[in-house]
Amino acid sequence: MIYLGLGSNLGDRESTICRAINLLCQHPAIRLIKASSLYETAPVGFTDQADFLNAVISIETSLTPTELLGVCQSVEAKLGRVRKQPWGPRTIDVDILIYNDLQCATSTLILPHPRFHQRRFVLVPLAEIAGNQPLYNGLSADELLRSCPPDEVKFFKAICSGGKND
Ligand code: GSY
Repeated sequence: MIYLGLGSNLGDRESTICRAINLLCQHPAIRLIKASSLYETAPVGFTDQADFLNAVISIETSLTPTELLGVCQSVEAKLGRVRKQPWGPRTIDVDILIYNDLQCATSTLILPHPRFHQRRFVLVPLAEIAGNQPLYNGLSADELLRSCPPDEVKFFKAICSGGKND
């Protein structure tokens, strides 16, 4: 299974994440399998910034990882991604977290995402949709959560409908 993480802490966060999911799913080679709820999460890294909304989706795709990365980046650009500093506020982030069992590291893409297993804002939504499937070193999202820093992650809202009108 392929998992993508989405996050936003600038502008209308909910609308932006829903639009990103809709745009991804309009791609002819991408099929949405599941979308998590939205979670309001305390910022990790640079902490002096607004809370994020985060979600995770699972998809099927015939795109290669590099092609999928290009689609994620074009969705970010279409939604007017603004990011003034590397760990700072952003309108939208779309990250490939896991691409089946693939492990790779190129100059543009590392899979699985190198920090996803240490981030509660990823693992909580991932646990909602991935169940107890092994995701990293044979561990499920629930198991990974047990050794994860206790950053605040609160349920915010069930996800938007995922329609095709965006
Ligand atoms: O890595 C994604 C951007 N990001 C986030 C995020 O999406 N959520 C939270 N809670 N903190 C974050 N710090 C960064 S950078």
